Amino acid sequence: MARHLLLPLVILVISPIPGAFQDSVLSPTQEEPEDLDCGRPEPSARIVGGSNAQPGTWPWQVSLHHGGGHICGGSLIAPSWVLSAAHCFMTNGTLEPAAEWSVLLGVHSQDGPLDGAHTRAVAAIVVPANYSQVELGADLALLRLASPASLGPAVWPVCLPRASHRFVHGTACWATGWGDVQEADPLPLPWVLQEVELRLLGEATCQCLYSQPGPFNLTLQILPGMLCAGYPEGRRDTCQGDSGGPLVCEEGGRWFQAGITSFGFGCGRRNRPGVFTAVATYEAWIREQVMGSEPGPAFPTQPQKTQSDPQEPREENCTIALPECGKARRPGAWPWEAQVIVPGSRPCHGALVSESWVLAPASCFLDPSSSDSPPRDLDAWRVLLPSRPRAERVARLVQHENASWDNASDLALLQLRTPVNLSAAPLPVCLPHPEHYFLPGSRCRLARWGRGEPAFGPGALLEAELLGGWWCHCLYGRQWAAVPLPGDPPHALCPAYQVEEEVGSCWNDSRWSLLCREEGTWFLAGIRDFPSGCLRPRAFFPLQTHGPWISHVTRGAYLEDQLAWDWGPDGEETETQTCPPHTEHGACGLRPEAAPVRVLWPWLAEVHVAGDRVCTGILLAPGWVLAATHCVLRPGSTTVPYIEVFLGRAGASSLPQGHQMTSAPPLLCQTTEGSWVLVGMAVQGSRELFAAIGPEEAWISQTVGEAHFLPPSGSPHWPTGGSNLCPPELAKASGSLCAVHFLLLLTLLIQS
Ligand code: 4AZ
Repeated sequence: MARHLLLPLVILVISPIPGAFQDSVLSPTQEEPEDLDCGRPEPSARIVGGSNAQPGTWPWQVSLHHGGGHICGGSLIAPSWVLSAAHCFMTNGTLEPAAEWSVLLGVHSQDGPLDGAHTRAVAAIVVPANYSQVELGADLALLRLASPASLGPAVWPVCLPRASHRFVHGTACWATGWGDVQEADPLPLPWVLQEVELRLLGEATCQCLYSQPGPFNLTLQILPGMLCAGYPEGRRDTCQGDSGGPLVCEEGGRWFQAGITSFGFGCGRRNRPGVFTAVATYEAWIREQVMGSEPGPAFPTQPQKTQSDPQEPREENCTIALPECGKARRPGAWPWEAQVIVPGSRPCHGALVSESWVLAPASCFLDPSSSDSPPRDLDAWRVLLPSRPRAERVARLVQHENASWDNASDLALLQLRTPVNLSAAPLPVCLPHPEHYFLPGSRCRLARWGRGEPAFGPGALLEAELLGGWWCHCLYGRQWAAVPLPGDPPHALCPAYQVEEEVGSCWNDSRWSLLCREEGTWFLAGIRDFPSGCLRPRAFFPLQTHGPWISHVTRGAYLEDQLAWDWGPDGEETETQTCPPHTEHGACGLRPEAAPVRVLWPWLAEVHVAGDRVCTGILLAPGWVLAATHCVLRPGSTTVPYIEVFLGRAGASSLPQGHQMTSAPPLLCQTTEGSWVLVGMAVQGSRELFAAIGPEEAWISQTVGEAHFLPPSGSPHWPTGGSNLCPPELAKASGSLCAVHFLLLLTLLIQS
């Protein structure tokens, strides 16, 4: 049950008359179901705004146990009958044996002694013959108890609606259960029954919401017999473990069960309300199953509408909910930018993730003198947020449990003493769900993170473009490592920066976060870069693996669905790929897909000689570039000219006036594993004849210990039928030429 955020609402309930129920239901001649006193719980002080139900509020709620634990909810509809969802009892299309299930009645907290609660064995489970899967409807089941429940204030049946019963759209109803409090976030101890107020949605509205692009780009057809309840903006919902439980609406002082919790896409997501089985649709089926059982369930006639009841609204136009996070008027002016001020140290940059919580690196707050010890005095801490006249005070600091030893988990959440009103600013950044796949080519920006000093001026536009996940994974991952598929959390995110080369520094002391934009909405995609020295591209730790932790702690951070699904002309990369051979610095010969043109050949170097010539160079290892001798050294000259090497920009900018590319391009071939291998360098004066690199292996590896030669099995493999990447006749030509002194190795003095 997703926690709900509404303020308390007091509902007056009419005092129950338990005796009346006993009298009426035990009378076999009883014809008027209205007289059955179903759906009237004992009155209690109900806390609507919170999530814990008060004991006795929902006396028809039962817990269905299997294998010793709670699996699904259900509702008591008669002393010997429980209504639930079919999918709770089906495994691979077969109904599980009734004997394996038990029903807990009158339970409030499922931890500790179950005072007042009692258990019943299940004699039979029936599901409609046409049930196959939740998305196709008819998701209901009836459980016949081995012996009748003991009725009392804590155990009481709910009323069922007749087929003619009309629940008004927009009515506030209640769903209850012991299910997850958020996706993959179980209800914490002491497992107190949760309640949430949900509004009934019309079928057209629900269909319209479910037709919007959403999680996994899936949409859903709402069928007759289904009913939706929730809110376009999400955030209040049922979740896993609530299935089978009731959705009840009060009419004329009685509670009628309008729905059975069935399914949904995720929990509490935008435009994805919960889907329930519409109980009224199944009146005839229920009556048929319970026939002959006395007392049976009560189907009171629908109470007359009173003047104060809302008029049946016409089916609203669908007002879809838009993201409530991640909107910035212009890049760089981030409305979620938070500065945490801790007396005695420089401000720490983080991001607002909800009304009350700021995410920042835990390393800002770890006391270096006593590792791991949490900071004591939060009283003096302040948080500066955009457009807020005063600094916010801090109530609580929650560090990620791995923060002190795992760079990828260097995270802390700070709770503000008073929630802020969200407007254009401050506004939280959107956070990705674990299965988010940021498409290669996504437009991103770098934003300040932690205590680092910016490497650029304040006006610098830290633009970046996301490189292919496969390429990024293999650059930093292990040889033969399997590449995560879209939908699996990535290990690293590699953005190509637009600005770094102009600054020419390695940014070793700077900390950055990675913001990526989808459909105009900004996500916090990654945090602090890998410690990779000057190697490029830098990789960021993906934040998406931490989505569940953040939503668990904050119970309200803005996790947002993936908004961009345009895989481009090549479509989704679906084949499992493994990483090619590796050097100690990362994979060699990998070319990013869907990457900016300028890094298509990331090993290409511009070798500027004596200010008037530009040769092609090939980066072999971090300190070494290979070039053609004839291009760099002039025949007969004994002096070494002044040489400058530019990396990571080959083809990006036009060459200086009067310069021309003197050296012809190198010959590269691709192995079946995807690595590019340098096979030859053009001989002087030719663009078609190549001198082979192979014979120079000994000389190159003696000079450059780190240069990586593929083992024989990994050497270029020509696909049968020829390849346009490396035509066999060219490969032959390169092998037949034996030019010995044509290569020159340049060792680099790195300027930063
Ligand atoms: C489930 O898995 C489930 N948000 C129940 C309800 C919803 C989603 C999943 C609706 O039992």
